[in-house]
Amino acid sequence: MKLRHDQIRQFQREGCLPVQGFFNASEISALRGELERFKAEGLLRNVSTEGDGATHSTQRMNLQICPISPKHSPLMRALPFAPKVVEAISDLIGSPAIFILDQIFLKPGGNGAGTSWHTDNSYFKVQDPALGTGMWIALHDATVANGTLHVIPRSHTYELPHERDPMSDHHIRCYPDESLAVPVELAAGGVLFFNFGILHSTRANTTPNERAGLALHFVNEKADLGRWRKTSKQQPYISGPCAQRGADAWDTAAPIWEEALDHQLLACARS
Ligand SMILES: O=C(O)CCC(=O)C(=O)O
Repeated sequence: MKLRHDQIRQFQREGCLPVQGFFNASEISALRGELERFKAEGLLRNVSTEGDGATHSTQRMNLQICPISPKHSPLMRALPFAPKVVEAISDLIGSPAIFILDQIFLKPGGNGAGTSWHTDNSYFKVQDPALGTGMWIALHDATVANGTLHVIPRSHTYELPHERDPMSDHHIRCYPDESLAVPVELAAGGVLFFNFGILHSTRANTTPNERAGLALHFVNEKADLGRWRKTSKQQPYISGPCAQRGADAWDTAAPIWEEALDHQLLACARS
């Protein structure tokens, strides 16, 4: 799963790059197994509000777990170090690259709510948005009907002001020209990489089935992370001379990806 030169150029030009089939069926089944456990353990919470930014909605559900690592899952801890992830991220934002955050957004069938327009750099505030990338992994098929990610290509070339989103208990949002929006449909296992400056949003899930996206965020070492300043163990290097693997990467040991995957698939088969 090495990115081709034309894909890297597309990412640089458009600010975003969809890659179908980045993760195979076994990998997605293992990641979904962890999602099922998070749900069973009540680790996802509804961040949708009734329009006042505070009162949680009982009608609209945008379920989020953030952060996942390092606490909640050996498989998720191992994921940023999967060789194909390391290679793709280093190709897109350069090496050394640092993992900074992971989270899942789950939109239940019927009443799943979207996440309003924003750029990730409105949160991370790195000096050059091209130093950071999101990697949004479709854990289920992501379609227009179930509210998949929408992006505004090339929006990393300008900046819009953000304000508190009244429909969420903590998100911020902006108001771009939505006629420029492009839906990104991905089969489960597909990935969208997007520059920290890319405007994106998700929409309501109008289908009966749930849909989840797992978002990972990475920066190049050159990024000044401000309040996200790296604290070595919590925000480990995935590439370059300081790259950490396995037990060195976190206070809580992270197995290597292939081992974590085998372990998870075995656990899924037993349950
Ligand atoms: O999946 C979603 O609803 C939002 C995802 C997102 O905003 C992100 O990954 O940065």
